[in-house]
Amino acid sequence: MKIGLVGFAGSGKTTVFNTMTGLDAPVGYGGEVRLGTVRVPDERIDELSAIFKPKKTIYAEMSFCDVPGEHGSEKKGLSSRGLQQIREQEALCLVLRGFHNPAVEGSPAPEADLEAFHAECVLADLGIVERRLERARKENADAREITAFELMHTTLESERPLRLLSEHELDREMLKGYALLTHRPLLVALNRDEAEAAEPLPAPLEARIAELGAAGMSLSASVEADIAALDAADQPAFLEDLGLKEPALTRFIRTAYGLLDLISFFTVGEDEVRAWPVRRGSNAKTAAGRIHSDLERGFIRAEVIPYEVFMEHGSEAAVRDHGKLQVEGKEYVVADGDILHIRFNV
Ligand SMILES: Nc1nc2c(ncn2[C@@H]2O[C@H](COP(=O)(O)OP(=O)(O)OP(=O)(O)O)[C@@H](O)[C@H]2O)c(=O)[nH]1
Ligand SMILES: [Mg+2]
Repeated sequence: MKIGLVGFAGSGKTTVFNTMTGLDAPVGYGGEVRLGTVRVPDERIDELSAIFKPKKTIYAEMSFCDVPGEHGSEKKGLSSRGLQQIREQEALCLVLRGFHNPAVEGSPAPEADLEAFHAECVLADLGIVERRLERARKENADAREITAFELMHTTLESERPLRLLSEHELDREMLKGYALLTHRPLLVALNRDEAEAAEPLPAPLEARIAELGAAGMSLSASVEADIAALDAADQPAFLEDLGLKEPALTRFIRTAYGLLDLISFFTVGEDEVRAWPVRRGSNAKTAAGRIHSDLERGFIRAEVIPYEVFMEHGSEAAVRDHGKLQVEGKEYVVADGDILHIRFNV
């Protein structure tokens, strides 16, 4: 499950990538696609860890891929190689340049860059959809498939991304095997000047992002890099000076996690407090399998304590005494923040 950092040359992708992963990829001149692992910050894990004082505390992780922009071309566009690299990503974080920096060529034009990126993706999808539609008609394919591709065609022709179509309008099964881009979840991050780090997105940009069915946020990559370089003890005062409640990167990572439709359930104990990622909608048996295949195979039941309930009572014993322990079967749909204890027998 990969999230791609995408965008035009010099928008700040590698700066964001390095700050999140602690890696040291060269900034300023494209380079190769890079993959890095990012820990998903979670205050609930911090709290649980403070209570259990476990030997190990493990956060959920996700992979980010730094996809370099294209250099040396006159117009802002994507080559077929660039498109291919973007297609390999499950969800996209588009980093828009909003900062002024004499070291970077040109001046910031985030609105125009968003339109250019969107237009490229629509064009790439139209090519795929048109080719399939033509063949499907020739081969007298299933009428449902033709209808679906016709709907995608009209949507793209009116420059609307496919992610705007509801499950009801478009059967997602039809899209499997086609590397469509405008269907992928999209987070647009405006990388702005240091002085504007804590300001909300400009209203027109925010409106346009919503129209595209995407999520939006602003950050300053250089400020984030500065925050990350500080000792933990010095961070709160620095953040307060900037008018930030938490590093923007924390929200960025959490939003990206949500884009992949991931939620976390927790396991707790003296040995380990741990967050486990699962797809939203997963049942208890699948969740058990994330921990160990034996737990899925020999699943008997799941004892569930929602995080808030646990914090309200302070311990597993108190939750049990108040009759708040949920005992659930394998079909139980796991909720974000559930503390699970799997009973199994193999
Ligand atoms: N002032 C300022 N400079 C920034 C900011 N973010 C990135 N830069 C600078 O802009 C230049 C490009 O940043 P990169 O992170 O390499 O950009 P990129 O998107 O990875 O670029 P490509 O990989 O070439 O597409 C570097 O010199 C960065 O130091 C920012 O928030 N403020
Ligand atoms: Mg880069």
